[in-house]
Amino acid sequence: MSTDFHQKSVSLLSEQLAEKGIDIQELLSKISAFQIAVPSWALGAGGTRFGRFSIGGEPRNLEEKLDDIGLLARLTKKTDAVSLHIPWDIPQDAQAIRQKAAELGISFDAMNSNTFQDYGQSLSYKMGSLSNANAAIRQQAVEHNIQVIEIGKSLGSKGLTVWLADGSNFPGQAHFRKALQWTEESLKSIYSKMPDDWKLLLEYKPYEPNFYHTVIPDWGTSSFLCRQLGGRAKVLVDLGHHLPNTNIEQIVATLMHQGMLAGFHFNDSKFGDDDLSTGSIKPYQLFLIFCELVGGAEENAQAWESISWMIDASHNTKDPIEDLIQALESIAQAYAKALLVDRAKLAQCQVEGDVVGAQEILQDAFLTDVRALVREARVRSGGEDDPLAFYRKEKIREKLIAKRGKNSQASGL
Ligand code: AOS
Ligand code: ZN
Ligand code: ZN
Repeated sequence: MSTDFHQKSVSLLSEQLAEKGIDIQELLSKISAFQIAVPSWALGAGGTRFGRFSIGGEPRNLEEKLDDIGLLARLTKKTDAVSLHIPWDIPQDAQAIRQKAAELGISFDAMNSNTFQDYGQSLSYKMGSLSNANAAIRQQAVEHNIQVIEIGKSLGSKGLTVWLADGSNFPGQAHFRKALQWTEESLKSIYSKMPDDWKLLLEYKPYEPNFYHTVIPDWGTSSFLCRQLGGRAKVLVDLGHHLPNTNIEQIVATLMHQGMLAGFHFNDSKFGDDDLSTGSIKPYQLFLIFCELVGGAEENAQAWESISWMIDASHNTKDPIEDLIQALESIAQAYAKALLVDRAKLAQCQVEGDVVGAQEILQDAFLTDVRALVREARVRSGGEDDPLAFYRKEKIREKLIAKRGKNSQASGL
C-alpha cells in the first residue's frame, strides 16, 4: 500500500471515529503502548506426534532466539519481552544474556517451568510431578520450579508460569482429592520461595497429555489453588485450553470480577489446544475477549497493568517469524476494535433490554477496518509500515538459513 493511500485511510477513519466522539490520537497511543511477550519456543518449527518439518535457519541457542525476537520487536513494535522455558533455555551466562537482551530492547517476561518431560533429572514425571503420589518426585518438581525462579531472578523476570501435565489416563489411576492436595502443598512450597514482587501464573487445561482427568482442568480449580497460595497467585487463561464452544469471554469477565486474572496465552484453535496463530480461526471471539478486558479495566474490576500478555503458539506449517508477525497484528486489531465499542450506549441497551441494539454496537466496532490505525501506531513508534512485506522483501529467512544452516533446530517442543 502506498504511503499516500495509507494517509488517506487514516484521515478517513479519523473523521469516521470523530463523529462517534472517539479521539484517534488517544487510540493510537493505547495501541502503541500495548506489548505482547513472545515465547522462546515459538521461533522454531513446532512438532506433532507425527513429525517435525524443519523450516531452516532456526535459532540454535538462546542468543539466536533473542536475535529473532529483537527483529520482531524492531519490525512490529508490538513485543518487548520474551518468555523463557526451562530447561530448554538455560542461560550459560545470565549476565551476558541479560545484556544482550537489553541491547535488543527485550526484557524477560514470566519464566516457564517444565515438569512434563523427563529431561535428565533423576526421578521420572511419567506419573505426574507436583501431584505425584511419591513425595520424592513432588520434591524434585518443587526444586525445579525454585531453580526456575532463581534463573528468572538473575534475568530480571517477575513471574513464574506453571502449567501442569499432571492427571490420569484411566479411572482409578489417581486419587482426585489427594492429587489436588499434593498439588496445593507443592505450589505452596514454590510460592514461598517467590520474591515479593513476583507473580505466579497458574494455567488450567481440561485434557492432554492426560485424557481421563487433569489435576487443574478449569479456571475454578486454578483459582481455588491460587487462593490457597496468596494474593500474587492468579489464573492464566490459555485460549486453547477449553472444551469446544466454551464462553471464554465470560471466564475472563468472571476472573476479572474476582481480581484473579493473571494474564493470557494467546493462540487460536479449531478443536483443542491446537496452538494455531491467534486470530486465524475465531477473530470474533478474540474481539469479544478484548471487549471484556477493556470493559473490566475501565470499570475498575481489574487494572489493565496487572494483566500479562503472551503468545503461546507453535506449529508445523509456517515460518515462525511470519506467524508471529501475523499473531501480533491480529491481537493489536482485536484490541483496537474493542476500544471502539461505545460502552455507554451498550450499557443503555442492556438496561433497556435492547438486544438488537447491543449486538449492533458490538458488530459495528468489530466490522470497522482498523488496519490503517494499527499500521499508523506502528509507524509512529518507529516500526515497519508492513512488517511481513519487509521480511519477505529483505529475504530474512534466506539470510538466516545462510547463517544458521538448513537443518538447524531450535530447542523446544
Ligand atoms: C501447554 O499446553 C501449555 O499451553 C504451556 O503453557 C505451554 O504450551 C508449554 O509450557 C510450552 O511447552
Ligand atoms: Zn499455554
Ligand atoms: Zn497449551
